[in-house]
Amino acid sequence: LSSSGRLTLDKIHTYEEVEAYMDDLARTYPKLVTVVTAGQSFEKRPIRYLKISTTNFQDSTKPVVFVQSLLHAREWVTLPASLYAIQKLVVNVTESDLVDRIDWIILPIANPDGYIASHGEERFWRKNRATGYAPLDVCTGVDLNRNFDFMWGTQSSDIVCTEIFHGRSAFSEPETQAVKTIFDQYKSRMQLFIDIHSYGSLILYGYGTEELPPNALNLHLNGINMAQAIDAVKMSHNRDYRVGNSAMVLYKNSGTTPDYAQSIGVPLSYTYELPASRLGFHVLGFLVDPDFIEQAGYETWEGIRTGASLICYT
Ligand code: ING
Ligand code: ZN
Repeated sequence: LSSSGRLTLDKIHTYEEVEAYMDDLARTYPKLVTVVTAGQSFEKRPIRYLKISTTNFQDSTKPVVFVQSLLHAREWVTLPASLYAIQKLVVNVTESDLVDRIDWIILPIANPDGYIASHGEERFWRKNRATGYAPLDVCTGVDLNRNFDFMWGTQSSDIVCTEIFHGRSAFSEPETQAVKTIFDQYKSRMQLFIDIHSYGSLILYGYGTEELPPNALNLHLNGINMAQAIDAVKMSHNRDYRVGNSAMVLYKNSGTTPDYAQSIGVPLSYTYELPASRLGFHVLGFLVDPDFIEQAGYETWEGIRTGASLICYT
């Protein structure tokens, strides 16, 4: 399936395949790629990400761009978006200046337990797989995108059985703690954070409380630039991307990864909501059209590289 860093985006890869692929890349491109374990999931699986740098990542002063996907288990189409970005940064490089000038962090599977459950009996699982929250575990799982430490618990649910259950405290979950270690280590250099979700064809920024960050105008303009880059190559049946504050465009929220990133000083922090499947309503929107897998990677990369060039050249 993958050898010497090549991976065909003709299917949605499993957790095991992505793990093997990351190891393969690090072996094939030892100067450029490092695999790092950020932590462990509730069920003790490693949460691993790639560091991509043409110089020594640790000693570097280059800006960092951080891309995360699959924080929500059922949002499968976000995985090929991350994997395509990795390919364009390592294997099939066409924007070499972006590899030279930026240190990249790509976390393809932020919620491994949930992702594996979604390949089994629970195709539409969203949260992590934490137990011990409800009597007899009648309901399980914390919404990891409500468990980060910004306005935690204010625009989310304390009911375990909901899809937006925020957990017992900010960073109560091992998965969000793992992601926090990445921010702790690199926040001073991090210029752009993109959290890839589905679905809705949206580019969102904070805050989920409806309060705007001081650089909201910049967030909006750069968001529009990224959206236009995607729209220029999008599939004709998908709608144009819309850009805006997450609370205004969607609904109020708190404890999300991008709001946390914004609040600790990452200036450009976004959620991408990739397009729905053609069946696109209710949970059927999370299914993946085979002809959109590689395309999702391609068009999302157009957005990511546009965002990355904005921090490089302005
Ligand atoms: N949607 C995101 C969610 O966590 C989101 C949307 C992101 C809302 C960031 C607010 C802030 O609910 C999906 N599809 O997960
Ligand atoms: Zn999501």
